[in-house]
Formats: sequence, structure tokens, C-alpha cells
Amino acid sequence: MNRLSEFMLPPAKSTLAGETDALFHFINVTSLIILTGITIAIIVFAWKYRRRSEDDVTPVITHNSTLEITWSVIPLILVMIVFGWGFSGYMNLTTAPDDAYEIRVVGKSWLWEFHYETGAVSVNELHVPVDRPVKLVMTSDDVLHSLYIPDYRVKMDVLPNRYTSLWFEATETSESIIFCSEYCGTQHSNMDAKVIVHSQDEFDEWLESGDEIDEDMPPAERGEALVVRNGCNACHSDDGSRLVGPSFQGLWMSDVTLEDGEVVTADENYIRESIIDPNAKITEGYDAVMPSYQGVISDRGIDDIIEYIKTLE
Ligand code: HEC
Ligand SMILES: [Cu+2]
Repeated sequence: MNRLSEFMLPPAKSTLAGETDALFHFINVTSLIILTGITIAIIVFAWKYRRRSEDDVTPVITHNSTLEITWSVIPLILVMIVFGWGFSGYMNLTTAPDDAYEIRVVGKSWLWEFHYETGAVSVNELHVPVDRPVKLVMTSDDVLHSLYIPDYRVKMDVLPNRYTSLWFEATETSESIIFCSEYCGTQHSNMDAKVIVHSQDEFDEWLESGDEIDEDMPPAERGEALVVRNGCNACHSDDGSRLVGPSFQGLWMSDVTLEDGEVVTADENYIRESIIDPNAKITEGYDAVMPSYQGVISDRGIDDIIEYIKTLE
């Protein structure tokens, strides 16, 4: 079973993965056996009962009860096994244990935000403790997204205006990738994140200091780290090239023409507003697709990002 998994599937790193894989292999292997059997039978019978002479006549056979019962009952049993097995797996997947640790998830075009009980927020990095059930309560800020962690064999749609949830229990301290698996616009393919599994102690420590990027770093460097951590660089380049949004290079104190023709200077206040309330002023030639970072990036963090943008002359 493990060999099969390694050959066909990503590593299994959650408590639910084993059962899901076992059912997958059962269906796969059974289908393969049946396919082989039927193919061999077709070939053998085609050969055995081939027409040998001009006056060969096919006997008239109306039915064969034994055969018909056999080929109905065996598949019925197989289907019932798959159904029962699948149903118990489904119940397991959908009912989180009562003591599950809850984390709120917000999907936005095109990033993932994770909100923890302590008020800590992380973007595109989900931090969880190992060997402990974790329940994600998810919603979307805009369109349909879907959170998919292949290593854990879990996936759930994320919808605007309602909550969905999924749970898992990570079995090892490692990193796994998270995908958005519901097409959500031009940067859908970049809407990935990772889940970072810590030991309980490490996780508690992370929660305490989570949002703090190293204090000793110079502000501009912290700003750059924040730009990466918050996924800004998916839409903004630092080298003048145009992505979904305008490049940060040369932005500082430049004249920005807005959608309505007004020209503003890209000073502290403009940049700050662009981060907190991006749709207040839309830059000419771009779509209003930037998510708001209100409540995600602290005032201090915004200062750091401004310092970073200043360095990109
Ligand atoms: C999903 C893509 C996307 C992400 C992620 C994103 N932005 Fe934007 N951003 C845009 C687009 C598009 C515009 C231009 C339209 C507008 O003004 O809203 C923009 C505009 C801006 C502007 C104004 C630039 C100008 O030339 O007028 C600033 C500053 C900015 N973003 C900063 C950030 C920061 C900082 C982050 C990360 C914390 C970020 N953005 C994340 C898409 C994005
Ligand atoms: Cu998405």
C-alpha cells in the first residue's frame, strides 16, 4: 500500500490521508483486476468462438441465470463496500473533533489570510501544531476559491457570504503546499500558500511573536520581507515590469494618474491609503483587484513597506 502511494500520490501527512488512500487504491486495483479479466475474456472468446467455416451457425441462447446473478451480485457487493467505506471516510472528513484548534481563513483574489485566536494574522503561511486536530473555518472576500492541501488529502470550497470548514491533523513537523483549486481570475495559478507544522511549543512561540519580523532588521528590509510575506510581489514588481499592478520601482513621490484623470503624488499618505483602502483611488490603466490589507498589516508594517518602496528609485 505504501509503495503504491509513493508511486502515485503526494506524501500522506495527515491522519485522514491513510484511509483516503486505502480506498483510492482499493477502487483502482479492483478496477484494474476487472479490466484485465474482461479484456482477457474478450480475447479468449473471440479466438475460441471465431467462425471456422461457411456453415457455422450461432446457437440461440436466451439467458443463463447463474451467470447473470453472478455478474450482478459481485459488482453490487463491490459497490456496497466502496459506498460504506466512502461514507465512513466522508463522515470522518466532515466532522471535526470537538477539541479541534480553530483557525479562520479568508480567501481573497489572490491570497490566503489566516487569523488565529490570539489576533495574529499570517498571509500565505498557515501555521499549525503537529498531532492536534485543526479546524479551518473559511470564507471568501470576493469570488469562489477552494482550499486544497494535497498532502493532507483535504479540499473545500471557500465561498463569499458563508462559512465552510475542513479539518485535519498533521502527523509530522514539515511543510506542505496549499493550492487554490477553484479558478478565480488571472492570478489563480499564483494563489498558493504553505502550511507549516510546528511542535506544540514552537507553535505557541510562533503565536506569541508571530507577526513580528525580526526587530533588528533595518525598516526597509523589514518592509521587503513584509512585501514577500503578504504576497504583494505576486502583483507588484520591484524592477519596473508590469504585473497585475504597477511596479514599486520609481513609485515613490511620482505623479500617479488616477482612473478619473486626477493626478496625485505617491507620498506616504497615498501609499498608506493604497494598502488599507485600495479601491479609494484606482491607478489609470489598472483594474480594481487589489485586496485590502486593513487589519492584516500593522501601522508599523505599513511604515516599513513605505521605507522599502522609497529604496526602489
Ligand atoms: C492581487 C494583486 C495585488 C496584490 C496582492 C497587491 N496589490 Fe497593490 N495594487 C494592485 C493593483 C491592480 C493596483 C492598481 C489599481 C489600484 O490602484 O487599486 C495596486 C495599487 C497599489 C499601490 C498604488 C500604486 C500606484 O502606482 O498607484 C500601492 C502602493 C500598492 N498597490 C501596494 C501594495 C502592497 C504594499 C501590497 C501588499 C501588502 C499590495 N499592493 C498587494 C494589485 C495588488
Ligand atoms: Cu482562488
